[in-house]
Amino acid sequence: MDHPEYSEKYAEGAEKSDIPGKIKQAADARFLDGSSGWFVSGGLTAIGQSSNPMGSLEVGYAGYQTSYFTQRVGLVAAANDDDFFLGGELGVRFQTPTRLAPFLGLGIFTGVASTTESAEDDHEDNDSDGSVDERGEERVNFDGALSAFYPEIGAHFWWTSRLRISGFGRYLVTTEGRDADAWYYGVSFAVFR
Ligand SMILES: [Ca+2]
Ligand SMILES: [Ca+2]
Repeated sequence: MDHPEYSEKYAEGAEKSDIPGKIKQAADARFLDGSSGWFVSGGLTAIGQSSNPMGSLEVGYAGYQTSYFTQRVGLVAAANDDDFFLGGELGVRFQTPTRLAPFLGLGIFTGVASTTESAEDDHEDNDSDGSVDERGEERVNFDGALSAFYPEIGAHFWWTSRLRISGFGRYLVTTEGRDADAWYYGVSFAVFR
């Protein structure tokens, strides 16, 4: 009720006996029209054959064009012991205009990355230490510019009219070929005006 449009609309509220009305009021998130805010996300992904997932952090800005369509721009950094990626992303999401809002999205990511993978059985001394295929041997698979396109699925939950919590999965289709494609799982917190 701290949102002006929402509180005006529901100032009188639904009658106690009006169960569908109560449910509608609790579920309604059409107050989102035109609002925007900052978000921070954390996630996990494993690009390509790496057995070592990368932790990621994203900071960005998202806006509601209408109560069911958002656009987003963000900066992403991810790393583990061996690998990293760093870049920017753009995305859109279609959601239901409700407090608990499943969504489908599309996005692109572009930046720089490195990936390594296990090389214990390729009969090569990949790290030039004199022993072939020793336990833990790795090879650098990729090091340079990386872009990805992704479809996305997830859900938002509006804790209040300004605080949004989200969980999502993205399938990264990368410019490194299908071997490097990977799922990315994340959670996100956003504060809207
Ligand atoms: Ca070796
Ligand atoms: Ca090897």
